[in-house]
Amino acid sequence: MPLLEDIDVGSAEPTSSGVSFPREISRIGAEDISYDEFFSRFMQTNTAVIITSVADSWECFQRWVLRDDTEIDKVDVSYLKARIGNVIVPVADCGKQYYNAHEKQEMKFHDFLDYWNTFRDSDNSSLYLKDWHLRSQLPEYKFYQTPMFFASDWLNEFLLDRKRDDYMFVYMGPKGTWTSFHADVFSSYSWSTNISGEKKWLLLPPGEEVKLHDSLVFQTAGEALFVPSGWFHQVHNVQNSISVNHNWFNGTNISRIWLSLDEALDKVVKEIEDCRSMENFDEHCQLMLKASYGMNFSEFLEIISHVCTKRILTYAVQANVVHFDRYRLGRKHVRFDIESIQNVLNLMLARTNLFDRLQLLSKLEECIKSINEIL
Ligand SMILES: O=C(O)CCC(=O)C(=O)O
Ligand SMILES: [Fe+2]
Repeated sequence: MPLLEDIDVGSAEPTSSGVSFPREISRIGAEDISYDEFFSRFMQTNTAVIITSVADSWECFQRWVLRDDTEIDKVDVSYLKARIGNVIVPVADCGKQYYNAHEKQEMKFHDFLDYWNTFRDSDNSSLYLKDWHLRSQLPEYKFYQTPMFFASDWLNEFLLDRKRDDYMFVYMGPKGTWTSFHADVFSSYSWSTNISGEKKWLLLPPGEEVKLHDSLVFQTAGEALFVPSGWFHQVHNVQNSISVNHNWFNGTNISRIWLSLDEALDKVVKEIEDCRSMENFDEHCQLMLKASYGMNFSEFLEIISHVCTKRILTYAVQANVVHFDRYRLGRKHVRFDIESIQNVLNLMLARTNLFDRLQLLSKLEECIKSINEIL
């Protein structure tokens, strides 16, 4: 295991200190901002930012790309073929629409690389390798390291602990491929680090859709973009581009995650309002919520309760929580996490009757009780 790096917060408290919508997205060097400053200035205010020079030491940054004096980098296709087997990868076709996304297919990785080679100097490519779980496909291959700023990640912490599908991806898009307008799954944050090429992002804070208060930003190799919760975005690969992306949430946006889930349930209920008198109506809505939204109340509570139990144990016996094999949470951070869980649990109590009908109330109350005992 590498040397542990301690990450902690300063005087941060789990209340949203407002949201700012600067037109210009700032660029800050990874060396010029601390974990604590990123936490309070960007995550707690849900503000987008680009952090530069985050990938210099990554294997993928050093080996996947041939950098010379020309402006355009070339992907080292033979290295990639030798290092990564001919695994199956998900590929979207940007020329074909499927609902509000692009049609998806599966391909062999080496076939995609041949396609990349053929089309790399053309403007007509439409195949986009995206949402590729390379990290979980090849767990021994440490081709990148999650930047410290994004280390507090309850979503992937829970999924990795449970050995379930995670939200950690690689994207590989020839020039001209793109991702259509969307906000991310569960209203989560996302970070995207560009390894090669250039991406053009159009970003829109939530609620600003009507005012069209958008920001345009170009992201080049080595830069990580922090996309806040609920921000709509559209992304164009203006050069052949490769990126590593995570979706995640933590104590700074957990209340937003809950409120979005609660809103998604309201939509489901409205859709099948006329069946309200049927038996198991609530359970049926939860099934539909899981199918359409990807998460339901019981799963949300499971994540919260998992993180709650781990943090309380850490706090009580002064043990370690280590994220991504490297980052150790400081004591104030652990306390911040527990307090933010307490806040979201209190919000969830507005649905006490529903939690009761779904037989989830005792689990919720257990969490509250265990927090009250320790704080
Ligand atoms: O790079 C892309 O094409 C899409 C990335 C994205 O939507 C994200 O990181 O949230
Ligand atoms: Fe996204």
